[in-house]
Amino acid sequence: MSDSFDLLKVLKREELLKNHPELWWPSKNDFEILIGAILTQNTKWTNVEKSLENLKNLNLLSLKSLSEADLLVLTNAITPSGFKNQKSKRLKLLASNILEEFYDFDNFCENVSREWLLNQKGIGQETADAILCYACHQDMMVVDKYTQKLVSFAGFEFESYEDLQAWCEYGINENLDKIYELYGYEIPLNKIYCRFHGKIVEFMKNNKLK
Ligand code: 39A
Repeated sequence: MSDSFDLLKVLKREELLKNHPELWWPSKNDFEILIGAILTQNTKWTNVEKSLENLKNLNLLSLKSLSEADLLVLTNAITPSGFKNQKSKRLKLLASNILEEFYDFDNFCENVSREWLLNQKGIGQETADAILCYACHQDMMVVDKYTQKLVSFAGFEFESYEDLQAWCEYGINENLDKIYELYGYEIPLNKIYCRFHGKIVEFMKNNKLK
């Protein structure tokens, strides 16, 4: 294996996303993805789904309702995904900050920068990139502990999140024509990144690498 394109080819053969949405991240809409990206920190996805269902039942899945939510109600709703006190305060503050800076969610998705996200309480690089890639459909690849472990197993070591991300994106960008051939059409870069990261997560969930 010489680059991330080789890794993509190997994973693509496994048909790991057969039973998943086109862009891998399951959601009713992009706003849910923003909330899910915070809730999924340090917990299993199944716990996130329970919290999202609670938020939906309480009509708390909008910027306005979340920013105005009673903190105790919000905290109880997201209990299944852990760190409930911390995450509820951060979600409420994030919703207020988005409204103040961008006025609405569509404008946020179009104009938000990685730097703005990284300045928000509780948003690190992985969460920022998950929001940019899956909620805002920007050309940004998420790398996580699964990516690091798989790439390391393939013989590549990186000193930082950014170096690993650059390696993942470079191999894709350098081989776009071959990727179009593989998929049979000019697949958008955001979709390649969404699916590539999704394939890595699904592969790693089912394979314990030594
Ligand atoms: N850790 C995760 C996930 N595991 C996930 N899915 C499974 C579907 N998503 C969407 C985000 N983070």
